[in-house]
Amino acid sequence: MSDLAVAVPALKPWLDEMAEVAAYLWEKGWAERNAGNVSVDVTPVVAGAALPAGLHERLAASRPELGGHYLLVSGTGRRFRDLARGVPASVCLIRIDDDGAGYQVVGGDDGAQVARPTFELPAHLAVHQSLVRRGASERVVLHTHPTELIALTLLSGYQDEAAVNRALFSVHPEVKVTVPRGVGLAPYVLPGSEALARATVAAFERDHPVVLWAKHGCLAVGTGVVAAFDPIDTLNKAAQLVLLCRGAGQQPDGLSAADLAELVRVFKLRE
Ligand code: 2HA
Ligand code: ZN
Repeated sequence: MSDLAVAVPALKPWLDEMAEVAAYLWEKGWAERNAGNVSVDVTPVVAGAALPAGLHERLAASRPELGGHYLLVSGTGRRFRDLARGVPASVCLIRIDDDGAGYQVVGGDDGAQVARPTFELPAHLAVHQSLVRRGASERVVLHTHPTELIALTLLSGYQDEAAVNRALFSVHPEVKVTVPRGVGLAPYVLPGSEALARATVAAFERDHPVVLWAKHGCLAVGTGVVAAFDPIDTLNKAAQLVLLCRGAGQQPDGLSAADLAELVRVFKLRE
C-alpha cells in the first residue's frame, strides 16, 4: 500500500479511483508521456491527521478561500500510466496555507522522492476555489488530452463556444443529456499559466462543468474522479463522430432543434 494510504487510510479509495481513471486515460491515448493531471479536495478526510511538513511554495495568485484545505494532486512530470499501476511518487498531498498565499507538500507516495504538484496547479486551484465559493459538491478536477476534442478546436468553424456545442449536441443525444449546457471553450493560452487558470474559471463559471482548452485538452469537474471522466468520454465520442462524418466528405446530418428540445422536455434537462 502507498505511504499516503498508510498515513491516512481514508485516502485509499481516492487513490484507487485516481489510478482507475488514469488507466482509462492511458488506454484511450489521452495521456501521452506526462499529459494530464488530477486533483481532489480531500479536506474532510485528512483534517486532523498528523502529517510531515515538507517543501513550501508560494503561489503566484493567492487562493484565500482554500486556506487550510488539503488536496491530493498528481505529480509534475509524472505519468498517468504509472499512476495507474501504482508506481510510487505519482501523487502528493498538499495543504494550502491558512492565508491561501502558498502551500506545503505534506505527504507523498514515497518518502524518499515525494512528488511536487502538477504544473497545471494554478488552474486546479482556481477551479477548486470557485467550487468552494459556490458551495458545490464537486471536489475533483481532471485535466486530460482527448484527441478528437482537441482536433475539433484546431478546425475553422469550431472557434467559438456556440459553434462547438452545436456540433457536439447535434451528433449524439447523449451529449445533451450528459452536459445539458454544453462545454465551455477557453482560448489557447500558455499551459500552466495563471492566464489559463483565469480563462478556465471564467468558462466554468458560465456553468460549464467541462471546459475545452483550445489546441491543448480539456478540464472537467466531478463529485468523483470517474464522474469527472464520464462527460469527457461522451463529448469525445461526439467529436469523433463529427470528424468521421467530415472525413467522409460530408457535414453531419444531425439532430434537429426539435429533437434537442424533446430531449430537454423528456429528460427534464436544465438549459
Ligand atoms: O501535466 O498536461 O497541461 C502535463 C499537462 C500540461
Ligand atoms: Zn495538458
